[in-house]
Amino acid sequence: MAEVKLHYFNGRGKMESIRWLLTVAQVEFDEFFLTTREQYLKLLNDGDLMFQQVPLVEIDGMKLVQTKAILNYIAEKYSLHGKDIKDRVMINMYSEGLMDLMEMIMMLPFSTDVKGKLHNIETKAKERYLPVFEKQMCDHIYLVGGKLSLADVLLLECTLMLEEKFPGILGDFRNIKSFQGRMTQIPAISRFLQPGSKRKPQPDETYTKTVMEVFKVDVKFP
Ligand code: GSN
Repeated sequence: MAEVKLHYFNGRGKMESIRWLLTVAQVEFDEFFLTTREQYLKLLNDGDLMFQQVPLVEIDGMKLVQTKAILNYIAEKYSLHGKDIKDRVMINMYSEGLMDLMEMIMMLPFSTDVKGKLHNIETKAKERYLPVFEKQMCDHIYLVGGKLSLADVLLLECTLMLEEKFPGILGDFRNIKSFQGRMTQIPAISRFLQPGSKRKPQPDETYTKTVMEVFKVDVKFP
């Protein structure tokens, strides 16, 4: 059994970036999927969920929650968080922006007015987020410090998600497209993108229903 254990749904959600980062760091992990409310209540009763929320990651004898804290720990441990505090703050700024954008996509299955929200996401992606990365990638191989970091991993994850929703969205962002090409040649990433890997598909009805049942959510967000 692997030393790192992930507790989450059998779907992307907030855990998917953690799966990506562990993959790039070449860390093996096992997954424990929440399928029933009883399993969630057991984690609660065992005192494993500090804020009664997942993702939960068991690593180095700790039970970690809070996605960003987990990502930062893994990034630090596997040298994917820059060489100094100035690199780190830039990595964190890029990463926060990417997580804001991915969060909007993540919430779609739990929302009403999906069409309106999709339009808003596409506009924000094209006008607010992608231009930042396109500009930086004009004369850089990686986003920060000439070295692969958490921010690059999230940029790849985010842009692949965007392309699933809006095919061709990178048409005007050629530097990001080249970046994607370089990143997908990294062997661990290339394997992760193959069928049968631990990468999760886009959310379907079963995933959405399971999440809503486990957390007793009755109505979708307006
Ligand atoms: O980023 C984080 O890990 C936390 N700031 C939020 C985690 C969170 O919202 N987890 C959800 C499931 S994942 N989807 O959004 C959760 O556990 N919700 C249950 C609840 O009662 O809040």
